[in-house]
Amino acid sequence: MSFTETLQSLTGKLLADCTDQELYLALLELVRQKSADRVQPVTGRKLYYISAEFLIGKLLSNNLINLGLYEEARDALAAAGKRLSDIEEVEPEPSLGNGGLGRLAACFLDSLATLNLPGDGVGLRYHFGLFHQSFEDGVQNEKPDPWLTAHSWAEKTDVTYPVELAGKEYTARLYKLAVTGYEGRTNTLNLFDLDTIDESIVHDGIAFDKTAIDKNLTLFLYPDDSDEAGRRLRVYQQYLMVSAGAQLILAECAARGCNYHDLADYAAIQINDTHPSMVIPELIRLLGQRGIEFEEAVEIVTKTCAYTNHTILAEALEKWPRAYLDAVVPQLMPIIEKLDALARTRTEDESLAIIDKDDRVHMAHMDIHFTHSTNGVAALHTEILKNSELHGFYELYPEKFNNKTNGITFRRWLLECDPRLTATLEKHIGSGFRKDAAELEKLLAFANDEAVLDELTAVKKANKAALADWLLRTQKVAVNPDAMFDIQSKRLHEYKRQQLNLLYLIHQYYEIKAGHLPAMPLVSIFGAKAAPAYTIAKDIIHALLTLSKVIAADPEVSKWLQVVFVENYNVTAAEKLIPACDLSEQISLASKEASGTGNMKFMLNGALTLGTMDGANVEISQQVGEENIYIFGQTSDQVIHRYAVGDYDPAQWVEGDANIRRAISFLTGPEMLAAGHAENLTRLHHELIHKDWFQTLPDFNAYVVRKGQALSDYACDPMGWRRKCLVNIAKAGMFSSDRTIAEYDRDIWHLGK
Ligand code: GL4
Repeated sequence: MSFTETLQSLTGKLLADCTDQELYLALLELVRQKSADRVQPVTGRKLYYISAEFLIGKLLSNNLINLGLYEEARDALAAAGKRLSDIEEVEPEPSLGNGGLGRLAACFLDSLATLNLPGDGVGLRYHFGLFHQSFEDGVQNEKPDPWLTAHSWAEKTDVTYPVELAGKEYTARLYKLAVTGYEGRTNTLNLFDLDTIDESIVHDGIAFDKTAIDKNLTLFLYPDDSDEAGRRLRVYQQYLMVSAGAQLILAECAARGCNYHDLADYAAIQINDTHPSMVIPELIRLLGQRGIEFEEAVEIVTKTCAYTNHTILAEALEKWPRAYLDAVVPQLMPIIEKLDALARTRTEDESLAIIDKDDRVHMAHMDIHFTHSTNGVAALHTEILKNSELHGFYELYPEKFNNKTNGITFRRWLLECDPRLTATLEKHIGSGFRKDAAELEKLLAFANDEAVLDELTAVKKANKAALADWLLRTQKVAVNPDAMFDIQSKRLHEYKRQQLNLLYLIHQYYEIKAGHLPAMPLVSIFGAKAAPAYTIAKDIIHALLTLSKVIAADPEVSKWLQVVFVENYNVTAAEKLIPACDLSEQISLASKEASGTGNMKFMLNGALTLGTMDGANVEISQQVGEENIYIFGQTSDQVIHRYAVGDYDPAQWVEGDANIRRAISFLTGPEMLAAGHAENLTRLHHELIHKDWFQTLPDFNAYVVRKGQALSDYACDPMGWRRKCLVNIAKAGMFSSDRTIAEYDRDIWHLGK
């Protein structure tokens, strides 16, 4: 049967007579059948990657690519006058993640299946994801982001597990989502939910009764934790995930012949940051129910589990008050106490204890003591863990520490999002890079080939035009496609320093007004969600939106400068922005961005990085060489030293530097106050002068200079710029998540063995 016939048999109509919705459902069904054919039996160790987030993005095109059906589908639809891109719009994006950590989990699932490794995900089926962002009156508004339509990729099963929360039994139901690799096997993303969730309790944006667990438990990812009920709710969610997950793992292993004593021969469990840490005491508890003594259970769990640290920010290193755990998971507290006592026999250092003197339970500490591996996610991050943040643990368990630099799947972040670049690459270096990313290096042979450089420029130009169309259609803004496209898209957080970019833009506003014109026009594009309770992050969004209005209203400045803030930044938006970017903003305060993965996506798509020596930027810079990246700012050592000395006073920098003073004052000057809200602007102004916790001001001048350099290179040395882009693409191979997963498997998981 031809592809057209197969689809027609599913829709029962001629393709030309189908609506996009009907075609979407038919393709979904077809992909399901083909994915099911690629399920393979499991032997030996199987991975369970437990994570609070899986930011999987839309799945239709990705699955068609991985199944080798994309071209056929596109052509069959085109012959019937349909466009795959229109059909894709019917698909809602599952917003089951917040940022890099969740997107990494999705890339990892893709690479596991592509490398034919047995590895499943375990997480929660949030009904409304994180939230849907819109801007009203220059302010972020949050609404539910529903994705669970009648037909969804996640299929309901009749598998359920009992989970006890605060002494009451609930029933966790398993949903399965097929994950098919590129020319690889099909694995599963297991998502748990309760049947009793009541979506109708959500009102006024994303508010709901936080105490009605049976109705609210899986409504949202990261429910507001600014009050105690919200924090407890997060503990409830985490326990639902790990208890149901642990029961699933034990059941699957038992079905394959495991007698529980040999669990580590059947399962490898990766604890993705601290949200799933309770899986350790939960497994010990469940093994106890199956007749295994505490000491042996601890050994089994330690051999089975490994932990990844994704951040050194204190706010994300969870420490739960013991009272919460006593209330929510009383069955775990005696086990956690025994683990604390056992850990104390290994060290006298109080700072390494699980339960501290204030009765807080340090989840990361439990992870490091009772798993066999602790890894950071980029070389610099792992060094910081070993030398400062987790130094005491490193001294106690040096053999447990290792680095696994993050990666991204090239299927989504090159083949799917940048078909033009993919085609151009294939023309010159063949298609081997689809499976072996290192083959991108073949491109280096063309570094001085003007015809190839011209082709790459044409690809970028077409992608910029496509982005301009998309911005006009979805955001109602017109941009100049001949300007340099400068993009900062990532979660909104002070450590990522969108506020540094903001100060630069204000600086440029003044410079242009003073007749100091830049080398070329700049379109500065932002995409970011702020956590709903993170006031300053929302103030930064407001300041950028307000500045955007001020500039747009000024004909003198708007010829040279435009600020665009994309609403509801998500994977779908990222797929539009990244291929069209010229300059990638990776300007976190050195030491604070554990790795970053957006930096890798932009590089792969031929953007140059303007960044600090932070996270994986350091490795990007080693790969491409310092002449092919724009690095600026303090080093992580300098930053860590400044924190240690504790004498940083932003007010002195404001006083001592006229440019900084001018830029900050503008925030509460007449132009901004006329276009925005005094409350938000004044608060941000105050924060920058009196706190500036992430040391924006010491890096300001270096940033201005480096960005000016990038603009003038782009304008004055187009050939040189293109060559740099080519080198970035060619050197991106090391950032494939296939490489990362192969390393995890080699050093930690040993899957299938
Ligand atoms: C993060 C880091 O902030 C980010 O640098 C990293 O790339 C990502 C994946 O390892 O993990 N940690 C947390 S928490 N959220 C992230 O995105």
